[in-house]
Amino acid sequence: MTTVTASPTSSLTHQYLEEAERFSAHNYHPLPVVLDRGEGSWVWDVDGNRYLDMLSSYSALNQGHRHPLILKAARDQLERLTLTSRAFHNDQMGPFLRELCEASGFDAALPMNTGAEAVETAIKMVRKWGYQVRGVPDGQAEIIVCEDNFHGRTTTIVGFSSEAQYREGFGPFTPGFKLVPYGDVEALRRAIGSNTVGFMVEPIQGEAGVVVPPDGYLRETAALCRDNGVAFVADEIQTGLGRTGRLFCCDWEGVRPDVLVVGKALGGGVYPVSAVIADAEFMDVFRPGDHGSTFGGNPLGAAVGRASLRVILEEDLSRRSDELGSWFMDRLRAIASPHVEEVRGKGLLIGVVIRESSGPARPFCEALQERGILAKETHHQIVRFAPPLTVGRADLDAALAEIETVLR
Ligand code: IF1
Repeated sequence: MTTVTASPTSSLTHQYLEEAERFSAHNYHPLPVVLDRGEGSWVWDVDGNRYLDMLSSYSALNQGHRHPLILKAARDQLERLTLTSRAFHNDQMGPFLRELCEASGFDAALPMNTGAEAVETAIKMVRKWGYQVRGVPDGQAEIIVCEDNFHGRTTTIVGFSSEAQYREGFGPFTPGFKLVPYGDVEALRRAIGSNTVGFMVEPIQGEAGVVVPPDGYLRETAALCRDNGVAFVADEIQTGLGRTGRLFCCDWEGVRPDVLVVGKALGGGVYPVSAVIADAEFMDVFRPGDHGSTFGGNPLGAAVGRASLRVILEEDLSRRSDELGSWFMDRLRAIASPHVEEVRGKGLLIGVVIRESSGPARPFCEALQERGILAKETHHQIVRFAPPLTVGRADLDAALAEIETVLR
């Protein structure tokens, strides 16, 4: 691993940092690195330093940076047609949704752009299903979500977040949501009422710090939902599309959700593409004019989505994630570090929990940056490792040497 030569405050990097500081809203606290090129699992900064990308833009880069097949699909489509709106059809959306439904095993899909838009779409879908199919009194639908959830940043979504900072200053919030502890089946059983139309859950909580629920949690909550006529909504925006070692994280427990929400890697790191996938019972609650978006289902995004999905399937990235992830986690656990409390995750979605007594995770990420590895902390104590699923084992092996140095 080439250690970073110029310090982060080199003049070129510094100029960019200053400019961003001056003109950007301060809604993030990025590492002081300015990237200008990406290829596979690698990115370069403006000073020519190379880094192994262990974040994959929060799992939107499962196929790696600028995958040639995805770039080709984008370039070809750019030469033909990029946007039609849904006022007209285009020749990419139908094939994309067919391929997406065939890969996931559902009747139909509703294409959107960002994850939050897909989550909002799922909320509207299960509410309307609750009124029209379940007969819940109008305006009384309730959706149960988990504490420490992360489903996006819209005001409705942050309204049911348990993270004070995500809510502060953004009220008033949308009613109709109830929180239960993550991983607790009995808590869900007690929370389900006659107006409960849905339970929305991350199969592994990403932002909360790669929190893996107890074995059987997805299976038992899905059964509980089925027995009570409650829609089981899986938010697989981060865990889906191979990230945890199966095409969808729900596959680990053989759970088929009623509503499947996907995003991030569906756009192959090239274009925002998300979707809500479900059977007709749920999908058919939407009538023309009920819902939509300017860019949802656009031909460029659909062409990119087709290539992104094809790469995941044809390169069997789920298996790579499973095999490499197990090996990588074993190696991380073998590092005798006084600072590591726990290594957890599934496939190549891994969180290293730093002991409180060792201070926050951020300095570890800064030390990794100096050794040519880009990882990001989440919730102060967790270092997330989520490289592209195309990452080479040799590259991970080299990174482990640096990670071991930093963790020791
Ligand atoms: C940020 C982390 C945060 C998601 C799940 C929906 C969405 C996300 C399970 C919304 C998005 C992103 C958002 C980004 C950082 C990252 C993230 F969990 F991945 F680490 F924030 F928590 N469901 N997660 O993970 O998708 O609208 O962003 O396309 O907001 O800081 P989006």
